[in-house]
Amino acid sequence: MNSGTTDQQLRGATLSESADSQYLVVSNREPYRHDRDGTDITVDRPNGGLTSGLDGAMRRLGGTWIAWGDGDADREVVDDENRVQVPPDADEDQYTLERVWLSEEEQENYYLGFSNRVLWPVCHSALTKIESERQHWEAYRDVNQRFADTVAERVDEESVVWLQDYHFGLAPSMIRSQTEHDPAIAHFWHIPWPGPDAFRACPHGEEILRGLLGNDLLGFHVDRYCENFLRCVDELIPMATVDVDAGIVHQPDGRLTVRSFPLGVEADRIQKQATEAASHDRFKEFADEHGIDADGMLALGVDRLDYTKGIPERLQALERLLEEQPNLRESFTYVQVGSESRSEIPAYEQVQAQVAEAVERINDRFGTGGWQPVVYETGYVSNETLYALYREADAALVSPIRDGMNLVAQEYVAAQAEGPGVLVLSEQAGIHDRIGDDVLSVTPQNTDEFASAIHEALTMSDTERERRMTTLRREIQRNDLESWTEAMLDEIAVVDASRNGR
Ligand code: GDG
Repeated sequence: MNSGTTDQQLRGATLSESADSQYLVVSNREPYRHDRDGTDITVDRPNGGLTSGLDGAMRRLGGTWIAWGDGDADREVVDDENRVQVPPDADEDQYTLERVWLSEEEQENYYLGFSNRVLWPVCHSALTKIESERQHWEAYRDVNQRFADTVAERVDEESVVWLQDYHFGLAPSMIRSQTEHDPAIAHFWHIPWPGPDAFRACPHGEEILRGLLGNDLLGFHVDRYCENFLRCVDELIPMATVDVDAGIVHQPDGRLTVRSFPLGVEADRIQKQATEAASHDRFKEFADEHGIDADGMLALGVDRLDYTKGIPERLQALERLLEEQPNLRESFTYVQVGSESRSEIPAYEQVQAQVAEAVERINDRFGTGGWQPVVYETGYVSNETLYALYREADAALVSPIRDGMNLVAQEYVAAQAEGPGVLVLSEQAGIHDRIGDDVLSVTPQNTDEFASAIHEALTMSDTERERRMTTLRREIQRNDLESWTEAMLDEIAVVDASRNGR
């Protein structure tokens, strides 16, 4: 796979030259949301994850972040060009947030439609979940065009456009054809990319590929997805010449570099918060509220309730474990934090019902007067409580059927301190490519193997836990969110410089 040009001088020169230039980040979700609370307007700020990482970078670099304005007071605070300075406190470094408005019909068809009923299942190779409707595609095209028009109005020769994710598969080429300026365009695709066999099932797949070929740089989490993307282009776009080993697509009017940038988490911040003295109190509060024996063994799962996350498979493995290991009864609890997601889509509604039924079945089957084997929390859990749960859990169960990267596995590692836990991880998570040697690997659908792995995690010696976690922690700290942002910005600068020099 292409390792990119690493000429440090070139990077340094280009980055400093571009320090004043205009960065334009484009994402579906906005970093700051204004909402009405009686007569007041509240501001929802990024509180962790990718958005706060990118927010930090934008505060440093300056520029404009273009996103869908979905807060109910968003329109009240923007100027006549839909722009507002963020963060709201003028003493902090600020940048511009430019909002794009979507009608309810557009949200339905572009977001819940083509993005999440076509591209999401295709990219996760969940081909039986694809539901394609003409109005979904039309709205996806129109919304991509609207974002492209907004970007085109802001760009000049110096601009660096950085798009996020699968909501904008068409926008790169649209931006290119919309402006006579020649901005650098980079894109990070946060979910997997399937091989050509699966991708052929994608309605309008060729148009999506042509859209993405408008980029100068396209990033995925791991090399496998880069290779899959390049093979799709090779098979489906005859005009393009693909060099899979170099990670380059040559086209008559330009060149696309495809590279992996494994996304990390804010490891230091998570570690600090998880190990603060108050963290244990947070855990105690959660345990008391849910009737958990704080001294018993604890395993944890944290997921959006999505059919790709393998939650029913995990519950099946836990049920098998409780059948085979009666000694765990009354001394072990599994906590599932499951935030509702995209429930308007039938496939999501189904998995949510399936999870609720399995939890009830397991608790009916094994629970006693004073003990429930599964605690199911569907409400939003604060970062403080989440990190406290990570810190206390003897094992984390992360078992996606397919997952671009998976941040939960990394957050769990980041939150460990003395007496660490064990990570049980599906081979299908992108992060497995990086840390597979020090986790207990599972195929989520292999119930017996999965149940044995959970048992092994709960009974592993302290020395072995410590040994594995030391290596994992080092890896997660070394490749954190900041290093991901820097690596992408550096590579954008390199690609931009080589473009200008050609
Ligand atoms: C996509 C890709 C890729 C969840 N519930 C609560 C909560 N969370 C936070 C977790 C974690 C995040 O949500 C979920 O991240 P994942 O990586 O697991 O998954 P996706 O949402 O599917 O994200 C994925 C990611 O993009 C980034 O590129 O890794 O592969 O599918 O940060 O902590 N946080 C809090 N309370 C909750 O109840 N505080």
